[in-house]
Amino acid sequence: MKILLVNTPIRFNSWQNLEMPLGIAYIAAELEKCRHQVTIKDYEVEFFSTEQLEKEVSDFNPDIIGISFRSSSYGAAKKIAAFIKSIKPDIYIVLGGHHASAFSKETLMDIPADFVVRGEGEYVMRDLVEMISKKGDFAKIPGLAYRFNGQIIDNPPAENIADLDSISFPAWHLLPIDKYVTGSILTSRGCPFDCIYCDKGVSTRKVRFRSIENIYNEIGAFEKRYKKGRIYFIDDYFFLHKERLKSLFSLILKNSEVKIRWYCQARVDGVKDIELLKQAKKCGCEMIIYGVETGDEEELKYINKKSGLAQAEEAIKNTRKAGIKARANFMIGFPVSTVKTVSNSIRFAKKLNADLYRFFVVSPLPNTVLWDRVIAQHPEIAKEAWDKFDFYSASFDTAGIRKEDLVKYVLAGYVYVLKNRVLFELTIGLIPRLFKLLFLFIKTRRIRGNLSKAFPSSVNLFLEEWFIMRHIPHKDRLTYLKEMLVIAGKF
Ligand code: B12
Repeated sequence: MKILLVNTPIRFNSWQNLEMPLGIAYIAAELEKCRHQVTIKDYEVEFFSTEQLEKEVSDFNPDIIGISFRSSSYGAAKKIAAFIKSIKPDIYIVLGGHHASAFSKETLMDIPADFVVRGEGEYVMRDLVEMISKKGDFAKIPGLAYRFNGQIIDNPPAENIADLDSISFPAWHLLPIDKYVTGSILTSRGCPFDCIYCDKGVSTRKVRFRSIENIYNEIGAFEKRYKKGRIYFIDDYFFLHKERLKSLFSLILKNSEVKIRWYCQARVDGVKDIELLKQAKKCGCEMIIYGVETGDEEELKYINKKSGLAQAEEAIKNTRKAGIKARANFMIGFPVSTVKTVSNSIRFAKKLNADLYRFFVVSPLPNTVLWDRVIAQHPEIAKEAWDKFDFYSASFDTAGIRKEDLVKYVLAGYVYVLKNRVLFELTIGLIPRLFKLLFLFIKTRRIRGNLSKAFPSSVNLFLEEWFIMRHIPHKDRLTYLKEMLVIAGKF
């Protein structure tokens, strides 16, 4: 059969995320293994228009279109499904991803699609395609939701894939590889922790690891073919299993033909071992992204993070000591947040002295404890446009801050944390940094990619402020900037 798989953005043609959609790439690989003909459109990085889509569909003439989306890209998925059904009602539409997995019935009631695949899609989609081609009985496919006699049937859940080595590497050849800044590799699925804001409906708390050889082969195959030189290990918790990492690092170091630079996410309590960090550095690690989330003890307890502020300080210190960049991610605006807790967070962020920062606005994702708590207090949120769940827009008033003001706290956070460093980079540090930029330019012939190496804090501040400002109506921007500066002055 012919299958078109589509990845959806929060906003079309906004080029917000330039990373590989591994979910549909894994599914595509399994479908190809069964000799189906598959193509992929990744609208996070490719131009979208209904005319273009209509042309793609009439050229390729798929039997089935699979659409991948998260809560924030719900609107994009709905638009595509409705458009396809308006031009080619006979094409089967299958929806998948975290949001559809959490809300299969509601999604099928609202979006004109035929099926929802809940949870991991590699095998369920393979079985569904087979069943469609045989015109068989959909009740036999665990993990599937579908329409039947005017009703929506939700089959029992499917088992997650037990042996991750048994599935094929993602179908990179179907992706617009040049558009991605890095390669993405997933070495494990799942995370054993229970942070209240994280949706684990697909990957779950039970962690499954790939074998070291399997991961190493994937890195080698990817690098040999695409020579990106840079990999993002997108595991929920890459540093979870230390012995496994040590073996992977030794394997990479032993074999000189695989040379990569990479970055990953980690918990602050997971990197006490500075020797492991040094080995990671030797093995190409450029940056570790830490989910610090908050600098307020009460908020840390509220989100059930199970790590402490001292551990965050130690992790960032050790990471930098090992020569690796540390990025600290924070979340602003939990239901319990007040001006005091947010100020604690921002002040702690500055104290951490990380290389880079991200301050996200809390989005209560479906299928999380946070969602249940927020919905109990603000039931109207369930009717909000889902694109608000993008970590940049506020959707509810917290205990002490109005939702209209939360974004100003985020903007102010960057200014407070980075002000002195930016001043330094643009005054006393200017000349050596200009030389560094010149040197990097001579080496690579690129200015844009090197600006953040020569002026990391300024670029961090500028990009984040600019990105958030893009979400604010033009007429309000000046007011936001003024109020943000007042807030930053008070931290
Ligand atoms: C890497 C990552 C990103 C990357 C890349 C995303 C991409 N291009 O795919 C970046 C940084 C860009 C990103 C952005 C965002 N992300 Co993100 N991201 C992840 C992460 C860590 C891994 C995703 C991944 O590739 N997993 C591996 C693959 C194999 O799994 P998968 O994508 O879930 O796909 C499987 C199934 O879902 C299903 N499936 C998926 N699509 C389809 C389609 C069909 C047709 C079928 C049948 C099945 C199917 O089958 C796949 C194979 O098993 C997850 C956490 C996690 N554990 O999944 C969060 C996660 C997906 N992100 C999340 C969020 C909230 C966001 C952002 C809103 C905010 C942000 N700033 O991070 C944006 C939203 C972007 C958008 N377009 O809407 C949430 C989504 C929750 C929700 N209900 O929406 C997650 C789950 C984090 C969490 N635990 O809460 N993200």
